[in-house]
Amino acid sequence: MDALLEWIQSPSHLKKLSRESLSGLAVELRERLIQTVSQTGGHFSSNLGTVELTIALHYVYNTPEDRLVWDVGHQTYPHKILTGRNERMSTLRQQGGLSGFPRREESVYDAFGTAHSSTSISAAFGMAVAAKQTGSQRKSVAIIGDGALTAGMAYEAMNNAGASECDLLVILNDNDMSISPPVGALNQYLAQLMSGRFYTEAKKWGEQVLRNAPPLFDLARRIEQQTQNLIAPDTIFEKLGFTYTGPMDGHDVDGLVEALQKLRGATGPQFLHVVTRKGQGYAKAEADPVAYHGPGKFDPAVGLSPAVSSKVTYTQVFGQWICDMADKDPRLVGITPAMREGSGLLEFSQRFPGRYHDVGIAEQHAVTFAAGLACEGLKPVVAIYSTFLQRAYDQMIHDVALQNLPVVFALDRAGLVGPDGPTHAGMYDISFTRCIPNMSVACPADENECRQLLSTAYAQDHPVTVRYPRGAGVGAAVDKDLNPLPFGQAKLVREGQGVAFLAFGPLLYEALKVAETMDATVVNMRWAKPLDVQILTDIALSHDRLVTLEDGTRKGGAGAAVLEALQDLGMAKRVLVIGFEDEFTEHGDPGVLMKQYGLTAAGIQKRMSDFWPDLQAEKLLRRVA
Ligand SMILES: Cc1ncc(C[n+]2csc(CCOP(=O)(O)OP(=O)(O)O)c2C)c(N)n1
Repeated sequence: MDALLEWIQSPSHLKKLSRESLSGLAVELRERLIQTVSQTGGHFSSNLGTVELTIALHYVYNTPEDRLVWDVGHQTYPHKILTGRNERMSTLRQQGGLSGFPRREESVYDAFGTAHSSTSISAAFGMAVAAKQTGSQRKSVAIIGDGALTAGMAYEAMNNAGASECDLLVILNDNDMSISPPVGALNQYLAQLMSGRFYTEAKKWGEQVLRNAPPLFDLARRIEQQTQNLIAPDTIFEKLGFTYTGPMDGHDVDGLVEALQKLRGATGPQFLHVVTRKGQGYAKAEADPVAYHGPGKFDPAVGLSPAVSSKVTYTQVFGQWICDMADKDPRLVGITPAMREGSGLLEFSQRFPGRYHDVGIAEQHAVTFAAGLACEGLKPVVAIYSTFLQRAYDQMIHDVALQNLPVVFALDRAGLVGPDGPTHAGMYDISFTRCIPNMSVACPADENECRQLLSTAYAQDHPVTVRYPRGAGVGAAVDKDLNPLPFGQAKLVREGQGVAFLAFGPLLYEALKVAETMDATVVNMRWAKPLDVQILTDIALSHDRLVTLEDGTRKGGAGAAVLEALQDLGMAKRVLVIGFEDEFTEHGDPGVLMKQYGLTAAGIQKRMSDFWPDLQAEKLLRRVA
């Protein structure tokens, strides 16, 4: 078992293998993936699909000198295994262990850090231009999936690169899947290329043209030339300046080696279209690549077991809310940039297909599309992860907020995300949304409030974001009705004295634990914007010490909003602002990380006694169990 794999500590070992043995290596690599990912959880079906391509790339290219830039990077586990990280695969996505994505600091073979999609062609092109400018002979390769190719950035890069004379290879790993089934016209186009229908149809058309042609020699010759073009018309990639090769079988490692050897020596922008199957080699993943896109741990002999958790997640709360609201209001339209399952929109997509839009990995378009819908009186709800909204910042400001359009942004995965790590962290949205005029920012503290504040947001005539974290909260019972809460109003949850906690979001419950030990006041602020200035004024007048809490960055966040408001009120005082510090968070277990970053009751107490040493002396702070 694993005879070849164990011996391969780096691609230099791989290169010593005969071409005939590469398919055997692919079998071992696939087994290794099944064995490790079933124990750690992580991206699965995409990695099974890139086994042969990864072997062929490292076999032919001189890595790390040649640059491999993987798009998204969720399919790089075979690459990690072949580049000296095989033994550490059991640490994948755990704190201190291997990242689930390429990271430059993790390995010299990880030429470019990724996790957000559709950056590979731009980055690899940058590297190709740098090689040219510095007189280096090294090669640059971007490997991008058909899902990632739905994003505008990929075309911006091809438009730029295709007009250059740089030696860049773009490999399209076409498995006819995004996370969910693929969407859009491009997908249909790629399907035509794959099936050969493109050629057949063009040929038929060519024959018709010929039949009607007058029998003049020169005209016939011209038509013959035209017909040749029609039989093998330029692909869209050729039109963009690339030399196109393919489509070819992405599981034929020998064929891939041969093609890559030719392409490595070719000059100018090259495009290789490779066809793979998501989940290849593990029947259950082949049959259901969506479920096996990013599973948790599972027994390979049995496959995924149905989720047993009785806790409702925030995502499910949102999924239920949007269905209920859509039932009530025919103007509601739901939009997702390629995250149907992750955002809890599966049921909505089935029940309201005409009002459901998966726009592909196109966050910018998703937001401006929503703006267009809102202009015409519809009520768009953009379901988007906090981290991916970063992509659509200008669209949020310029297309939505500036025109004061009533778009609801349902921001999932706000705060710490855990195993996906810093690339997916939802720490920044309070800061980057609250500075936008016309925009309101709701921070529900639990599942029920999430549903209620979504209803409040929906009832407004201006844009609102509602941010909620990954997974389940405290387990608050969720109303059946669609009861909005008052817009912009905070709620006094506990009356105490001396210290007041102003909580934005789920940290409310940690604040309550601390407050119990010291008879402090707790306010559920609910809105980072607008701030409830009335309650803030009352609290500031009646309490010596204020503590703000948020699961976002302290820089420019909700605590900073409190400081600004106090300053404006002429009530400036020393406030302890608790949130994430000005640094990128690590990947790992969210519970452990929240402790590490001090965002638990004990951590809050520690920060308080550091900030106000006399609190300790006054014995106001008793330890939270
Ligand atoms: C900007 C951005 N939006 C959404 C995602 C979430 N996401 C991760 S992988 C993926 C699908 C990628 O599809 P494809 O490129 O075809 O790769 P495959 O998973 O099929 O191997 C999506 C939507 C992301 N990583 N980045």
